[in-house]
Amino acid sequence: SQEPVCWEECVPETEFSHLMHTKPILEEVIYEKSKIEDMRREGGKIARITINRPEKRNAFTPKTIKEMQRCFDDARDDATVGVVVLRGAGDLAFCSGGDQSVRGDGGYVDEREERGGKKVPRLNVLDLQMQIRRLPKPVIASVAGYCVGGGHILHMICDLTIAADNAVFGQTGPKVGSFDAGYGSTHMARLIGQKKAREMWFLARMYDAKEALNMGLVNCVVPLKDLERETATWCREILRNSPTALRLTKNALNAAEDGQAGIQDLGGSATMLFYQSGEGAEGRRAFLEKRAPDFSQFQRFP
Ligand code: S0N
Repeated sequence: SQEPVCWEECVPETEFSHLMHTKPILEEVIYEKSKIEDMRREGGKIARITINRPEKRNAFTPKTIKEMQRCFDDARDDATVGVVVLRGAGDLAFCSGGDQSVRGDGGYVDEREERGGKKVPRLNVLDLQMQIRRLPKPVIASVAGYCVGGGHILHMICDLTIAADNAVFGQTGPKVGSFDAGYGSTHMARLIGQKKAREMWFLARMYDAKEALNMGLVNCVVPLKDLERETATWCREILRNSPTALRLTKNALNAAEDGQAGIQDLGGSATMLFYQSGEGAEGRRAFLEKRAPDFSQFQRFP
């Protein structure tokens, strides 16, 4: 349907919410869920996470990443959510990577966090990348404006990317003294090929949306004014499809790249399904009833 999405702003609980006297807040991220009237008709909700630092072209700090992690956790755990959208506030940037002003001599530091009186740098964006990668629901990057550095890696980690025609993609690392030797390099090479990945990193050039589409970096390019509507259309199409089929397909596509960690996710989904079967239940029941299990009633498929 072309109906605009109605959004409801949410703040995920934290582990310690029950001990706090004030409600948990989000300061660098906006978290919303679509309002739906009929779960059966609409298939589920869209969760939308917006990096909200437009004055810094949505550069992320350790705090931004922590807030995003809380939102992605909530989107994973909320059974009514079927798809997640990641985007940046405003039209000028999806995300410009790590905030260079909180990068100390040892890396990115969280102003509030100290260990033994010292600020400790931590690469927590890598934890976020893994979280998006392992989230068993499709995650769509909706990209307007600059999508560079660590921000470019975030869009590559998302399952799909819808780009506005003003989007600009690039890795700046070799210019500003950083690099990503994880997914940022290896997954990129799977997406666009070894030669192009080396070009993107070694030259640190910027690519417009059309070039990104030709390279296989994004799924489609739409006029900026249509970005939100097109993203909603893709979400709604996904929401109509089988959540389990989507989950296992994401697991399988990841497993082909992620080795044992990917197989663990695929295996976890298989176990989840097996627990829901009569055959799985028979093993549990037999143990609780202190009898031998009878698996003879279950078919051995060819
Ligand atoms: C995005 C660019 C091209 C936009 O240019 P434009 O439109 O001309 O705007 P500006 O005037 O340049 O910017 C507007 C204001 O925003 C500030 N700003 C922009 N980007 C950043 C940023 N990344 N950090 C801090 N501030 C930023 C500008 O300073 C300006 O502020 P005012 O108005 O006060 O002057 C252009 O802005 C640009 O090139 N930005 C920098 C892009 C960049 O180099 N990003 C960092 C790349 N490195 C990473 O992302 C590290 C990745 C990472 O975290 C990581 C990855 C893997 C493994 C580990 C790690 C890790 O280190 O944790």
